[in-house]
Amino acid sequence: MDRSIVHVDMDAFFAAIEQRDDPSLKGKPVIIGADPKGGRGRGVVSTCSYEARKFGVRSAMPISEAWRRCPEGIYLAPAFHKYEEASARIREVFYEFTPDIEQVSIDEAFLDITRSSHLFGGPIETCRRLKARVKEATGLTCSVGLAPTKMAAKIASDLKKPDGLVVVPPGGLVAFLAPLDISKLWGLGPKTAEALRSRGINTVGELASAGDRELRALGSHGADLKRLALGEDPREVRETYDTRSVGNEITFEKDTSDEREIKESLLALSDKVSSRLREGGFKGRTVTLRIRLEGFETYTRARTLSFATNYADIIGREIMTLYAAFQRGRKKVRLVGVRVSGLMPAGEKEGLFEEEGDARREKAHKAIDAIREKFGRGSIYRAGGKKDI
Ligand code: TTP
Ligand code: MG
Repeated sequence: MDRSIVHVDMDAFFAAIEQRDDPSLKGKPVIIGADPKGGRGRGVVSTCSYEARKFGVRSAMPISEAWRRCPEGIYLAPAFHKYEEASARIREVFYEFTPDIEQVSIDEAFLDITRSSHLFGGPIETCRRLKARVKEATGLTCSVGLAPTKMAAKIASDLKKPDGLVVVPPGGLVAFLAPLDISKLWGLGPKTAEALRSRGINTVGELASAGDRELRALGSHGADLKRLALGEDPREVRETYDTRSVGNEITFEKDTSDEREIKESLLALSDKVSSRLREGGFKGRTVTLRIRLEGFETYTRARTLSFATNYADIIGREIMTLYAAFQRGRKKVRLVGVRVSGLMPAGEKEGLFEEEGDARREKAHKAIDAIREKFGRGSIYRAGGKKDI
């Protein structure tokens, strides 16, 4: 039976929320990210409204560059609690349509509606209703792709942004994929792409009609790739917390090699991530350190624990271990970040792997949570933490 897979991606997510909450921002170039400081700011753009995109502003662009392209833009710092709240609300709407949901990021998810769409008048009508419900519940628009495979649904949702709905019917899948560049195929790395291009295979359609000899040259993957190009992609929508994560980073005012400043920032970030995880009711197993050196070289180092945690001291300890092992030579540090992924609900017991002293830790964290709730997030930092994040 053909599957009906939906990919939903919110439009200009952070910026759209700011425009919703302050109608005077509607129709204006709104840029969310680091403080531009009149063009001397050092962070990056998180996202921007479609009005700002006309100026060439994009996610992850240095904020100074955004300022150059769009000095008349309205620059706002991100307000993550609002975005997380909207994300949770959207997830609730998804559950009105199917239990088979894979959240990919804060504003993006796959839904398998194969078994449920008959309740809502069929797959296309389900997508229309889903868009209307998201709008009704959050005041935000999203773009939706409907296709028999995840990959095609994801590509489709991106084609008519914003507020789009693109349908790839089962019989149209191969034709939909054919003109796409081979780099769009999931799981096809740059080396394989290079090998294909050198044989004159540039589009998915060309790969789909490649002969056995060309495929053999690709080794054991050849046959799999051809199947993928023909639209055979059995990957399922899997409920997972794995790809969700909570992270924060800071860009230093000036590139620094001050060990104390770097370590204090890492501890403060660990603290903040711990606090956001607890607010969201999550804990996670993978702790990731991100470092950007002068000149923009960026590195990540991760450790996966045998247990999930949201405790600031454990996250901080892992981050310090990762940092100690990182060799930055003489280069100065521009940015550091802390992220926890592989999330699961905080209440879930993992039995054997819980660390000793958890009861004590839980008590201490609860006390900190309570004070923060009363006095706001900036009220407490652990010893060694840094205030101005
Ligand atoms: P995206 O879905 O990539 O972007 P978007 O929703 O802002 O715009 P689009 O209409 O093109 O989907 O990312 C979702 C949110 O994640 C985005 O609003 C802000 C955040 N984000 C960052 O903070 N940094 C980044 O580099 C990117 C790509 C996104
Ligand atoms: Mg989006």
